[in-house]
Amino acid sequence: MNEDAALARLRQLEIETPSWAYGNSGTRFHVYPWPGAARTVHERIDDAALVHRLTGCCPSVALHIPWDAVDDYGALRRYAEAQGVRIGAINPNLFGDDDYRLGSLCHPSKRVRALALRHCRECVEIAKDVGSSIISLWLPDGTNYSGQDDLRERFGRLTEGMQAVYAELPPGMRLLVEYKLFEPTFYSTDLPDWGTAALICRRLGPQAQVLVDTGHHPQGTNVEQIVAVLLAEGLLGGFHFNDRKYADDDLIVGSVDPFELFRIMHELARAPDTGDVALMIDQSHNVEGKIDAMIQSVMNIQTAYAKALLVNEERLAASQLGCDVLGAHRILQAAYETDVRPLLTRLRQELDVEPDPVEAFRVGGYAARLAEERGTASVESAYERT
Ligand code: LRH
Ligand code: MN
Repeated sequence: MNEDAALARLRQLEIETPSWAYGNSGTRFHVYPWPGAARTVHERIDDAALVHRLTGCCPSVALHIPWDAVDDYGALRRYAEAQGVRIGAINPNLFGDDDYRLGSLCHPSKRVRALALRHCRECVEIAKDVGSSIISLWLPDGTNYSGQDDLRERFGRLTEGMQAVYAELPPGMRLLVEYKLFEPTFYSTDLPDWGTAALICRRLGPQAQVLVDTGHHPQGTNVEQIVAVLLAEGLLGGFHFNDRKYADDDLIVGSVDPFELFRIMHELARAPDTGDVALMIDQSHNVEGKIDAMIQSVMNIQTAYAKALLVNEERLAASQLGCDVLGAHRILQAAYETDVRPLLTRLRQELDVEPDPVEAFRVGGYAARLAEERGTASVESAYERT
């Protein structure tokens, strides 16, 4: 499509940021504190609102329960709206409790499965209170050794448990089912791939769709093909965007393989009906500042989408049907090699934000002010004098 048509699609692009990426996070080795990092759900919402003000395209923030739990969710909703954002997907947490050692909805014990279901039911109530229409569910369930549990039994418990969660959904609320190859278990995962997630969603009903976390696949997986098939089947509910070099590294989206991100966004750009595909980021900023990393992530998604929208679909289809293999590939490559910075500058002018939102954050003194306000070490302490 031409630039004006691309601009119209870019104006509609909304990216949801995750509350949990604004706080200090790390690996099992260490959590390195970042000066001014958000510590409370209100500070995490403040930072998400700042990212929206600086990018113009992140009007909602996803919450994780109980990491973001409060006594009054109505008040939290009003607080978020007063900051200029709405509360998006509610993520139940079925891994942060000692009882979940051997799983949650797939656990051998009825008691633990009931505990997990109760938590999911609580999250549906929270979603109602905050005006959210999405429950985004990832199950850490699996086993570490062959023979540890009956794999077929676990699949039965999975289906039964997901049906019980699905039954809790009010009309209009969606259950996004997130799969992941492995971790925290290392022999079997009960929801390991898109196929199992699609089977479960088909079994549940129209309010259940698959969530594609871009870091949750075996090396070499063609993620854009999974996206194309799920779109074709009306089963693509949303994304957790991030990037990885090895496993579930949760790095800045587009920072390792921007061409893959472009190919994924191309499947979205050329699909007629992606209105309700939830574009969400899910990252962990272990060594870098949280807010500018999030802004850079948003810009990387905008860049990939802009390039994808500029693919000449007519010529591409003609080359594909004409069996011009290299010709077709070169049409995609040409779009990918297009410098879309001028187009994105036009977009940001229309959105009334700075042409480079990361630079705007950095020269705007936000980081120093937040470190000051939140009484942590100064931002300078994060950088070495060279
Ligand atoms: C699991 C996952 C899931 C979240 C968690 C923070 O790896 O991608 O989406 O619950 O990260
Ligand atoms: Mn995820």
